[in-house]
Amino acid sequence: MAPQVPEKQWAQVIEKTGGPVEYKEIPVQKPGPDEILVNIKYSGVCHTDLHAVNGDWPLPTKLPLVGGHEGAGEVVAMGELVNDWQIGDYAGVKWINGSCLSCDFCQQSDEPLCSKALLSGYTVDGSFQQYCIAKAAHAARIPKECDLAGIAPVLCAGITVYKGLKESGAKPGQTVAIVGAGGGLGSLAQQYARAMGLRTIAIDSGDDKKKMCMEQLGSYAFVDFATSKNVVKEVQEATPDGLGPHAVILVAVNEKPFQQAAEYVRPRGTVVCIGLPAGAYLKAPVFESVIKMVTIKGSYVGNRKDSAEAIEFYRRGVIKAPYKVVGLSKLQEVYDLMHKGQIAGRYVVDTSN
Ligand code: 8ID
Ligand code: ZN
Repeated sequence: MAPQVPEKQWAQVIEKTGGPVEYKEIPVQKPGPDEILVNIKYSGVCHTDLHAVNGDWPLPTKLPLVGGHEGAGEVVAMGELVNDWQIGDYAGVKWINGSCLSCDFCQQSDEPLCSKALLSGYTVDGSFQQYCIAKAAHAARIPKECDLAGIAPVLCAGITVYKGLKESGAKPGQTVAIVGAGGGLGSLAQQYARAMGLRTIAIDSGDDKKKMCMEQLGSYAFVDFATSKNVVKEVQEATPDGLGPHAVILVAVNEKPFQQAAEYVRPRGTVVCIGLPAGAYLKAPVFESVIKMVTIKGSYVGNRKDSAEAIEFYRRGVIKAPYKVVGLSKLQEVYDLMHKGQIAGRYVVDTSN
């Protein structure tokens, strides 16, 4: 028997760009023909959600908006065209909520590039509510043995860094610098990198983040960007032959490292840009980039296959990144800490309080 779905639910809503988020009761939506309704139990809080509140990207959000795109929960209802989900299945609401499935990009499984892609917690309501809608074709399938709080951060941060590491072309045994290593994406990046046989140098700041990166997440070196006299030199010196890391994964929310990475990456190395600091520009010296044959590229979330693979790493138990759980009602406090760069790892909100 299908579970009882209430008429009303608790949600965090932004009425206008700039915030604040308001914790209040709103109606539960009904799924359309090709959609599922997910009873969200936990949702990770990504820095993208803060960009959405602040409206600092050149892409407007819907308003009013329910943010959130790392939602993990259970399917409680579905539209009449959905025949490959069961009530009670674990489902994940990820950033790509839906796409057209027929454009040039969707045809080659590049659905994040679809011009009609629906973005959870940005152009459609997301997972900072108890009941969230997702397109059945795009919702992530979460195996029943996974715990929903732990897997929530995988649904954006995990998928994104796993894809970014694949895009970097780094091979087992090679070294990757993770810039912004102490944050949500960065902490998962070190875990995926380790599971993929890569060695990591963590770049971030502060003793808490250093301890987490070195003792819990598997990095063999830490460079503190705030106290280092010369980040470029320190990163290169942290590699065994002093020539720099084979790849750089940029997940910081600050322009400066985007203008430094090409300087310390190894000849033939790849710089993968993932973080999206507001109004930032990439910059690299033409001379060195050419004679070092450096590749600089962007990487944007992942497709359905990347998502399934990233989830499978978690299911196997090889991805363990720290997270703290607080009630959904405390979302603003999480944003305040995030704004100050004071979160080591990820916060996950529990939608029951
Ligand atoms: O698909 C994508 N490309 C994608 C997917 C998901 C998230 C992109 N993002 C973007 C977010 O929108 C955000 O801009 O990635 C960025 C990082 O998201 P996050 O990991 O959720 O943010 P966080 O937890 O706040 O961590 C950021 C870390 O960067 C460090 C901070 O100390 C923090 O630990 N950092 C900063 I700010 N400046 C730094 C610097 N100069 C730095 N680390 C190293 N060097
Ligand atoms: Zn995200």
